[in-house]
Amino acid sequence: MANDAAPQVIRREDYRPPAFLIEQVELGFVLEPSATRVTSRLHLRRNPEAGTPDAPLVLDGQALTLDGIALDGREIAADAYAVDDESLTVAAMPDTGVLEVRTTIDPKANTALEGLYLSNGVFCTQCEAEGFRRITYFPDRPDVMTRYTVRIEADKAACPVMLSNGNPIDRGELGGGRHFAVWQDPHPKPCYLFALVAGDLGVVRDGFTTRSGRKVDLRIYTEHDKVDQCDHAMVSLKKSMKWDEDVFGLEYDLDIFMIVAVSDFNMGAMENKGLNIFNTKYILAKPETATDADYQGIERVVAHEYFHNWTGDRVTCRDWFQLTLKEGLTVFRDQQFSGDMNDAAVQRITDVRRLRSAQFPEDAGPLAHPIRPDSYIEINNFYTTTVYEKGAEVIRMIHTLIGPKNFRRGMDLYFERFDNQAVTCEDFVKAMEDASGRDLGQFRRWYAQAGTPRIEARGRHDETGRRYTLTLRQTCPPTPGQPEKEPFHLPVALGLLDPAGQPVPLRLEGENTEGATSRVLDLTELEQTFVFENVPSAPVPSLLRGFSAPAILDAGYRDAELRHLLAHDTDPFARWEAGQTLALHVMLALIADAQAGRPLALSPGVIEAFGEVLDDQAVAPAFKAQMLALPAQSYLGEQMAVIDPDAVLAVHRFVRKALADALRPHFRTLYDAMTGEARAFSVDADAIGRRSLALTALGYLSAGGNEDGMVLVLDLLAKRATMTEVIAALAILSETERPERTEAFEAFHAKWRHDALVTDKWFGLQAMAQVSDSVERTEALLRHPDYVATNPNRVRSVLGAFAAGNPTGFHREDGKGYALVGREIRELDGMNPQVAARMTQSFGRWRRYDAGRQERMQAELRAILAKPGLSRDVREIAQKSLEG
Ligand code: B3K
Ligand code: ZN
Repeated sequence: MANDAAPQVIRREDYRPPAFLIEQVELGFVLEPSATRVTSRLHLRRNPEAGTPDAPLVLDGQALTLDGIALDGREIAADAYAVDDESLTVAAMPDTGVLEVRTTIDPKANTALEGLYLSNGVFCTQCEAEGFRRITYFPDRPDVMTRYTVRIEADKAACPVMLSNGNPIDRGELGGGRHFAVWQDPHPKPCYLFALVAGDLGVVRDGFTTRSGRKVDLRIYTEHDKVDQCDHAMVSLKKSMKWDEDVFGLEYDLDIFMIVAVSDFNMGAMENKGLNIFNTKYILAKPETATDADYQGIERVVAHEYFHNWTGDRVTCRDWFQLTLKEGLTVFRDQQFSGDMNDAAVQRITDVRRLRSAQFPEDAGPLAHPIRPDSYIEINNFYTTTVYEKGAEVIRMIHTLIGPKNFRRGMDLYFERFDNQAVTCEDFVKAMEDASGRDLGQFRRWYAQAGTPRIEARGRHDETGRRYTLTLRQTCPPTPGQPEKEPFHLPVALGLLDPAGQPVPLRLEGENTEGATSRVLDLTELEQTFVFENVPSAPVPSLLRGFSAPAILDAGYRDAELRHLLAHDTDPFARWEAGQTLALHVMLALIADAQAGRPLALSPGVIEAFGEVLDDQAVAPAFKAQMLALPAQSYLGEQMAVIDPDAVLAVHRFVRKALADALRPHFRTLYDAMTGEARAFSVDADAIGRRSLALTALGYLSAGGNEDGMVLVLDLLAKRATMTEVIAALAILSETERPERTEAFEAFHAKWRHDALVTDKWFGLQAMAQVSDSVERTEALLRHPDYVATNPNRVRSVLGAFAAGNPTGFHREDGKGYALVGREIRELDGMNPQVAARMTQSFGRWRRYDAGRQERMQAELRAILAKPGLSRDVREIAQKSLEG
């Protein structure tokens, strides 16, 4: 992986079909921590469609020791094949033949956590995207699909459990304290979906009967002392299985579905066929240790991986440029599922917040790329928020444009056409087009063009003609390699509110339809005008309802119009958005005041608007909590010409305190109402909503260290509060200088130090605390005996939390925050390039800061690039960040 020479760029246009196909494969594993022997028997057949009758057989392979090769049972001579760091080539390969390749690998030394590795003594695998080549020589590309039979042999005491994909077909004893198991997967799959797990694991079992009557054995494996924490994951799995049947008619297709939770994992989870492997973070939960966000995260990720069984496993990607085909679609599916299981409006708001705080910045920076990229150096760097979350928005727009019924038809057609195949984004869009009869020609630009479009909307009311004219204009800024953009096809959902706040029936000029008060406009040109008839008085337009397109809306609203929408909009997303925009206006003006050294003051109008939301009895707690939340610091910063993290923080704190001072009794009433009655612990949407609203109120009540508020905070810590409440209380305390702060953190650590996931939270809270010495405090965390640099969750909880969640610390004027993160990245690169590359992204947005910070961030990027033997992963990010 380390390579100082110019790295090879892989291009989408260079795709060629594979020269050889594999009819079936038999894999044998003799598991030993430092020397695992792998035998692979590939039943090869030349691919007639490749048009390469004389091509040699080239198999991918990395970090493998080759022990021998045989063709059709005969060892082949050393001069009949060639091996280098990346591949094995057999020059004179016949058109068909069984190639046996024997290799040895070292799972124990594998700190990159790709291929076969050990996590707390458990053998496990991660093959997506290109990890299988670290297990054996193989055509490691998703369009080579085959059937697997896997025989695992291991020490009985160390590995009583031995799992792979598909069904168990044999097992037995061997001499010398060893045993074996054989698994067979009837479904053809690409090697990135291969999985193997072996270790001493406990299991929780349950069952699900599919609607056609198949009885599925459900199992979740984890370390023995954690089996009591798998219930929520199991419930989430069953809900997902049911939902996919109800909404998409998709049933599970094997007799057994297994999940294994491991502590060391580079990302959230992996959808290997029939054997999902998860980061413990997205499986384990019990009331004492998990927050509401943890519970919701588990429900979402379990669903996401389960949904991949159809969108990813049964129909997979032809090549890695098509990644969004499975990821964007599966994120869309998990978002819809979460919306159905919880509060749909709150779900949409949460998803949009995530998009705006992570994807919009990516799309506006040096690493911007279309959801279907044209080239990459390291594919692991393209598991981005653009491919995932913007990819999901693109699917959502298709859903909006053609409607849910046609979308379902399109899905059915997609599976009918492409089951058991490796296909492209184009194949998906075509299925949607054919099923709906809708032309998605221009819409396809969403796959090709990067950047967040901006929609400018201006309206004019003609009193005498009783007409309202809305002009929409779209632009999209240049992104790396794409200076000019063609117009997008943007679905703009809208409604009009009359001066009394009532919805106006919509009648577009030239159309006979009337009655609907919400509809979707197709914005396809650079500028388009829509005339609404029979509009007696000047309305306020409610635009981009439900966030119908991933765009930045400039509607030129005056504050009075925003307040009108805030009070009356029937679309919950647009209503929330009106409040956010209002807050944004106010806060950006205050930031300018702060920068100019003017005194800060909050206008009575804003306080009044906020007070109305606070006292509104008609909205559910979860939604109200969203309404009361101020725009995130990162989102505020993004709106500035030059991001000033200190001014943003100062204004954030000022506004919070000013609102609290003005409305304290209201916040207190709300807090008491939400915490009043004692209830049994539950994670249903209602209970979560109440906690979320209570803690939002508490954030205001304790703003600026207000004594009464702090009493409530300390009270939460003293009583047996839920983990959600404790974490919120600690977060508040972490930014104060109170003596209780040290005590509370020490007590928490003493209580939870043996629980890795809770300890991660402890580290994260401290790394994110925006205090003047946060760099020094984060340094100390890195030297803490419980800091484990080889565990990705721990690295993310300190380094990731500091770089992404502590803007004033990371961007501290003296550059020490940058230096800390840069040094750790260089250290981490030798161990785990994938995680190191993620951390490197924090430096990508240097252009958005002042000259001094720009200089220091670039210097750090250069220092990273200067490291000898730097991984391809980190090199790609650092290089593009400097150039883009
Ligand atoms: N498909 C995996 C991600 C694999 C990441 C490889 N670097 C998880 C998911 O999206 O469901
Ligand atoms: Zn996924």
